[in-house]
Amino acid sequence: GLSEQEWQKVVDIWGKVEPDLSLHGQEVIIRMFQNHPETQERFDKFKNFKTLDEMKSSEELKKHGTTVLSALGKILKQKGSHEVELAPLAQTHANKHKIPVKYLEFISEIIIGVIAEKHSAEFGADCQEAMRKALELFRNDMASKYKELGYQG
Ligand code: HNN
Repeated sequence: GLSEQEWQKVVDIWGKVEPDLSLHGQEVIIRMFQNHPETQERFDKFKNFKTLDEMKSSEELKKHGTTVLSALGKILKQKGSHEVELAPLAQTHANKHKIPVKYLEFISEIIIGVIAEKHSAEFGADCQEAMRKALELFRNDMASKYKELGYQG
């Protein structure tokens, strides 16, 4: 697990992300689609986007980015006691969307990259390490839930 100091770093940096959640979310989703095109295929509403311009000008994509980061923020703020927040997401992402743990890994790295770019001064090595651990914990707990639900992920 993470120490109290590590959780504090995670929660503090999230406080820098939140005022511009939709911008961060848009950037994360676009970068995920560009670096891992197979993830784009999972969305009926986005799979036909071909150009970066199309992605950037989509209000729907921006809205989805906000949805994803706001769900993640709620989880991070629980500092590991995220059972209540995680369970329904694991359920839909296993049974309905069928999102492999690999994709959760992709987005974790992208989130770290986007924060590093936008908040380099506040996101030093120790803070990055704390965020990486928090996202790992999130993924591990998603993976356990997936297994309970019979999805190998
Ligand atoms: O649970 C739900 O289905 C509610 C919508 C939702 C939420 C709150 C989704 C979601 C959808 C449904 C979109 C819709 O109905 O408009 C889909 C198709 N996700 C996906 C697909 C892939 C996906 Mn995710 N999500 N999500 C959330 C919330 C959080 C969330 N999702 C994630 C990844 C990496 C992928 C793979 C492309 C993802 C993450 C990491 C998070 C943060 C906890």
